Formats: sequence, structure tokens, C-alpha cells
Amino acid sequence: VYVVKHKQITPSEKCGVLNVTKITEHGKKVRKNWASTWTVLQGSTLLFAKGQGSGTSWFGGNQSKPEFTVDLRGGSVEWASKEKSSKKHVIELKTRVGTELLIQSEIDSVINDWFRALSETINTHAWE
Ligand code: I3S
Repeated sequence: VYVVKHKQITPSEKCGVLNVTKITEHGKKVRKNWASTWTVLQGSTLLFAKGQGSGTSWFGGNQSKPEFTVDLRGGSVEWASKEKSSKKHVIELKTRVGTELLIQSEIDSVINDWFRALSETINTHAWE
């Protein structure tokens, strides 16, 4: 008799459109600039590609480079406090190199999934 234990599998690939802004870069505060951003989680890397409306898909098209990449190893995620943003469902992501991002979606389930995926990724790769 096989007993299949149901284990939570960490999604190593995930993508979707989220509202994203940087708030700190290399430890320095930068001006918020919320943008609807195509976001891809790939292993321990989070990739962002702006540019809706260009008509070219990020994967298939000529825009081969993501706009911005974040190494999640050694980073942290938490739900952002009200002081950080007036929006609801905001994740605050801090990286090891002192970049802070806010990530938001109006849709509860979407942002909860991302929160889980990001925390699991950070935990999984904590000792690398
Ligand atoms: O943290 P802040 O400064 O209240 O953030 C708001 C501003 O960045 C505002 O832009 P301008 O100050 O450049 O006009 C944005 O439009 C708002 O969305 C920012 O606040 P929220 O609470 O939405 O993160």
C-alpha cells in the first residue's frame, strides 16, 4: 500500500501582472512609481518587465531582457504597514542588497499566492 503524503510544493515558476514600485534602492529612498508590471518568479529570481502596450510579448518577442531583476536569496517579505502605502494587499519585499519593493494586487487570492510563493522561495534558498 502506497501512502502518498501531500507535501506543499514550492512553486519555482510563477507569473502574472502585479502593481509594483521600488521604494528604496541600495538603501536610499526613491520616489514611488507604481506601475502595472509583468512579474515572473523563476527559481530564486524575481523578474519584472514593464511595458504593456508595446504589443510584443516579453517571452516571444524582441524584448529579451527583463527590465529589472531581484535576487530573493537573503531577502525578506512581509505585509506592508499602512505607513508604507494606502493601498490594500501590499507586500513589502526587501533584498539583501538594500532594495525595497512594494508589490500589490487588488485581488486577495492573487496577492496571497504571491506572498506564499515569495516566502517559500526565500525560505527554500535561505542557506545558499
Ligand atoms: O508614500 P506616498 O508618497 O504617499 O506615495 C504616494 C505617492 O507616490 C503618489 O505619487 P506622487 O506623490 O508622485 O503624486 C502616488 O500616486 C501614490 O499612489 C502613492 O501612495 P500609495 O499609498 O498609493 O502607495
